[in-house]
Amino acid sequence: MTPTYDPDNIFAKILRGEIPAHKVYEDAHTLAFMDVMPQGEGHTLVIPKAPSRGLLDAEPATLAALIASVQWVGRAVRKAFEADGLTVFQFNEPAGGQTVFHLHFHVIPRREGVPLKR
Ligand code: D5M
Repeated sequence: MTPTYDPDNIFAKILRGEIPAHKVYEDAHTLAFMDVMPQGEGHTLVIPKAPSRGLLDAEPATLAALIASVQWVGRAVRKAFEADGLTVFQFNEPAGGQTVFHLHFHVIPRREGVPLKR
């Protein structure tokens, strides 16, 4: 069984303004900020404001707003970093690679021939 949402996770604290983040985009339903452990230049995280632990417990309306913001941020970072492409990924639960338990998409602008770190 999937554990429930923990409101003390670090992204919830960013949403409440309790810890700082380098914010790059915000609207009524989503927030985007720079990843503190970037796997590439311009590595950005996009999160919903709704309290979703991962992809599987999120409401459809949350996902609709989130993927629209992922597209918006993807276009912006691709342009800002003069990238040739874009990598988007998302993890669920420890077995799936998730370490912060508030739904988020990784958005990384990519240059031809430049591998991701890690
Ligand atoms: O990875 C979670 C990602 O969140 C990982 O790339 C580091 C990043 N992270 C962790 N704490 C912060 C803060 N405070 N600001 C910005 N980025 C952060 P995942 O494996 O997808 O759960």
